[in-house]
Amino acid sequence: MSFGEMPIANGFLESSEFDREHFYDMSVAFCERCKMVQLIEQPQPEQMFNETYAFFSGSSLFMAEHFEKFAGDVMAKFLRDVSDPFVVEIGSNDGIMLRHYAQKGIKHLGIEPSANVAEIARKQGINTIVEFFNRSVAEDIVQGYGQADVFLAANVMCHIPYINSIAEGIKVLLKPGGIAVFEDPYLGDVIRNTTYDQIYDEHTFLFSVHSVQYLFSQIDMEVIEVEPQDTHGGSMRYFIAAKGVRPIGESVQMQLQVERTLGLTSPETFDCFREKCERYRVELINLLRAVKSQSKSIAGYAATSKSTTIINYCGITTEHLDCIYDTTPIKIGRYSPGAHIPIVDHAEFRDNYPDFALLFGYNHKSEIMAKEQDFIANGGRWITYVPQVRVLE
Ligand code: JHZ
Ligand code: SAH
Repeated sequence: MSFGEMPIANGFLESSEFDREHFYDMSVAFCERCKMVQLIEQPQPEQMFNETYAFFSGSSLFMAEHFEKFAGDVMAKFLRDVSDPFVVEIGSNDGIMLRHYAQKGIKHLGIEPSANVAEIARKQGINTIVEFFNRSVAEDIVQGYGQADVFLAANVMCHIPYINSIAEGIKVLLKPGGIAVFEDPYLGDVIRNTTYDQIYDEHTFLFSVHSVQYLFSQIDMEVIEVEPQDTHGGSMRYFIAAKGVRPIGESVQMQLQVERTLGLTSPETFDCFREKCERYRVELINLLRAVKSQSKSIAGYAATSKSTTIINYCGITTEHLDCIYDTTPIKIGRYSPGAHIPIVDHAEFRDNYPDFALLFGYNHKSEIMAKEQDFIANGGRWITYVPQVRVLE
């Protein structure tokens, strides 16, 4: 399925940069052999992840709590009986998860290629190297620091096109009894809720237990446990160990069965998904047009990466949205990728309530609703497109 020409999802730009903006054909395909859903073409990793990277993990309180619990669970489950453990996290960003290990004095290392976010972590005393992880970096880490007990990754494994090198790197890096724990947006939730906005340049893959199992089976590692998560609109946490070293929990077979029932292994499911995407696109743009035809104002809320797909695929422009309110300093004062909608400081939302607000940050709905209660009290209405296009009551 092609979503057409797309810009870099996190490429928020100045007006002077409009004529140099990079676009690529955003097409996604399903591989019947490895069961992976993946982008066909993608910008180079350095074009997306660099010293001006615009996503800061700490922008959500809900996610900060999630990562505190994630760190605590891993410590309790896998590190209690290990003396002097060593933990490595890739895509550690501003240190949102690793700081809980650093605070406990646990030996740790973050691998984070985006220098600006890595710097925030370093300033908090979190050991971080600015690199793209791959097999050869794993070998260097083993040389310099020794093998790790735990390998962690959140919302990064599915971002890396050379995924086989990553899997091999994990194997090289871990001690024989070590464990890799990672989570990413889950294909099952994307299919269930038609959240096609999870497809954008950074998301090379949409994982399922089937595709992750296939990936690691090629290097004699296996999925020993899976745990669904309610983050980012529905994610899955995978636990991976060397083959035969740890018992395989029931959750794996159970989730594989769920995936067969959902049709995640058959091409027809994706034909149906494509039709739904096309329908949702028409419904959303028609709703925005209907609102505008009544001379009502609409603003976007949260300039998420996902919104780049929604905006550019649905043909949303400055005719529909006055601006997008957001909390990230590096995005404020710039323009959204592709459609060039102005990004405005969220603090100004309450001074200029629009009639309608399009909720691009639906995965942060509870956090946003809690702090924006006055918007509704002042007669404002939320528009959502997950799991259906509608005005919230
Ligand atoms: P949020 C990013 O996706 C990119 P995004 C990446 N590819 C990925 O997979 C996930 O993160 C992990 C704003 N916001 O978290 C701040 C508000 O304005 O859905 C940010 O600009 N007000 C790595 O970008 C944006 O939302 C708020 O109250 O889709 C972050 O969006 C909150 C909570 C957020 O991630
Ligand atoms: N784990 C955090 C950050 C996710 S953003 C969270 O869940 O909130 C994805 C991060 O992965 C970015 O900071 C990006 O710079 C980093 N990244 C991208 N490719 C990488 C690679 N090959 N190795 C390590 N990190 C990578």
